[in-house]
Amino acid sequence: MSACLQPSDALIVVDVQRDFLPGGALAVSHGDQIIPVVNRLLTRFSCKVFTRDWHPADHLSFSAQPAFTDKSWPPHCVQNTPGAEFHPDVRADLADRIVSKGADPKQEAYSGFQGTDLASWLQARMVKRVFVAGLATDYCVKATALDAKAAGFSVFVVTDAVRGVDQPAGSAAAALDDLEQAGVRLTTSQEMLKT
Ligand code: VGL
Ligand code: ZN
Repeated sequence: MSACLQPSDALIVVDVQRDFLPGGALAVSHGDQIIPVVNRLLTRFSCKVFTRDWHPADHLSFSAQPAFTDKSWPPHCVQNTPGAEFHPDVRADLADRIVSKGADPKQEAYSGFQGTDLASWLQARMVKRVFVAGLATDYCVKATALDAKAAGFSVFVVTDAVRGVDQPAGSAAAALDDLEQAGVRLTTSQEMLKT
């Protein structure tokens, strides 16, 4: 339950980049299904933030035999390569702020708040509630939502606007459970956009 959207609400769109979408290096299955939902949400927020995974070519999380878990990913979202670009169908041109993360070759950084000024940037704009959408539910969406909560925001994850890596199967649903345990609320675009 999110009630009506308010001017002090922000939308954070996490990592809707070519490499996380079908055909990309670290494709999240059905990740493309969120794009029209994200685009609809973008029309309703005055404060819109996009995060992007922005790795150097020698990032420690890259593996030649990736296990698709922490620190064992195929090379992805390398700075200034096509895979790091926002997907052409998502309205990233509407972003008020783009936050790059994961640029330190020696650190895994899933959250848009980790090592960035995002919390103070939102606070300076009097944001109270943040709504999180994007990829992937079980990694960057989860970490970003938890950090938003820890920074004092009221946090919602828009469940039809996220998809997970989900390896092993069930991890994405488990991530949503963990988020609820931490006091993050779940909502849907339908719930948010009605009336
Ligand atoms: C992500 C794995 C590695 C994400 C980023 O955006 O969720 N997942 N890097
Ligand atoms: Zn990454």
